[in-house]
Amino acid sequence: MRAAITSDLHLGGLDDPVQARFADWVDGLDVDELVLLGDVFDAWWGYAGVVQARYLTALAALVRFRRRGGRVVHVAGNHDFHQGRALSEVLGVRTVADRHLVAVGRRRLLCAHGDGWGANARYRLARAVLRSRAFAGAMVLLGPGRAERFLDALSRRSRGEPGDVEALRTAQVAAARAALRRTGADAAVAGHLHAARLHRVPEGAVVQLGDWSAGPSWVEADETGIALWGPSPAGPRRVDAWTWRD
Ligand SMILES: [Mn+2]
Repeated sequence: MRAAITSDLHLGGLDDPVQARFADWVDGLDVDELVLLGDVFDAWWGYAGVVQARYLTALAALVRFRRRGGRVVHVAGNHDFHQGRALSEVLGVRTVADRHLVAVGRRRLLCAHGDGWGANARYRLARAVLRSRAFAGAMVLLGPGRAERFLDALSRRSRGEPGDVEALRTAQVAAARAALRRTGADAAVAGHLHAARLHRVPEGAVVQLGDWSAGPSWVEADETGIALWGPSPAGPRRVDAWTWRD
């Protein structure tokens, strides 16, 4: 069993070069399970029976991956948390709201988008409002066309608040370590920060995924360990690796 985990592509329209890059990357993947760990789509809202046309290139690549026998899991991010049933029922993507455990042999990887790990009270409140039934009801009234413009505006606003990356990094790692102690998983993987790093911690390993602004960024896991891949001018390179410990 081999798995690839990626996040934070923040895909835009069909002319977004990252979308073609993602499709090529998926077509070249040789793994059993692909975990999309949130913020794959910059502004996604899953209406019943509807997928957004502007993500066709990426969605078609996922369909091809499934046809080759691969499993796709989408874990909600803060830009694509309302996944909707079309993603699961039509495209066959397993959708997970919060966290997903990847089983690789006898090892367990705890995967979450990571915006809930180490978040402050203000962020937690905003997150709860956006994920409420009332907000979902308002989105139904808005309808897909107007919702897309509204979500784009919301997404632009959230990009205007960068915050202190190193403070967020520390808080996220601390929360991931607590989650590892609670669950007994061997490693944790999170996105959201857009700043890749592999941390060796007493509980095992915590990996923070990068974004795709400079090229593909992902984690690969198998029975020997996990490897963090990132972009370089000459193409993807292995940034760091971790071997499972007993
Ligand atoms: Mn995010």
